[in-house]
Amino acid sequence: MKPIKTAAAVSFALAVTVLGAWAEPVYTKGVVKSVKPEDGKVTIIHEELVELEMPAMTMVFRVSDEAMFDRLEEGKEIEFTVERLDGKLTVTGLK
Ligand SMILES: [Cu+2]
Repeated sequence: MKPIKTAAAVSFALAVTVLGAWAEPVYTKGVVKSVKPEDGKVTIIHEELVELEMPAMTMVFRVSDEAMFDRLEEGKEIEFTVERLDGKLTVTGLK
């Protein structure tokens, strides 16, 4: 590999690392109010969504992965990540 390519590879790797750190997901606490797997939707009583500057409220989210419905049930306390996908607020992570 030529030196210039190595340098490019190193800076690319660095950029990925830095962006990866920035993209560290922020988990928000919530309680599942209801689930509608047939619609791919879940209603969550969520605490403040700091990233989205949204106060605590109850609202409907889409779910990015159907498999999450295995872990979503009414009354369950969750921590989740939200992203705007196709303009719709979507649960993208659960723990
Ligand atoms: Cu909300």
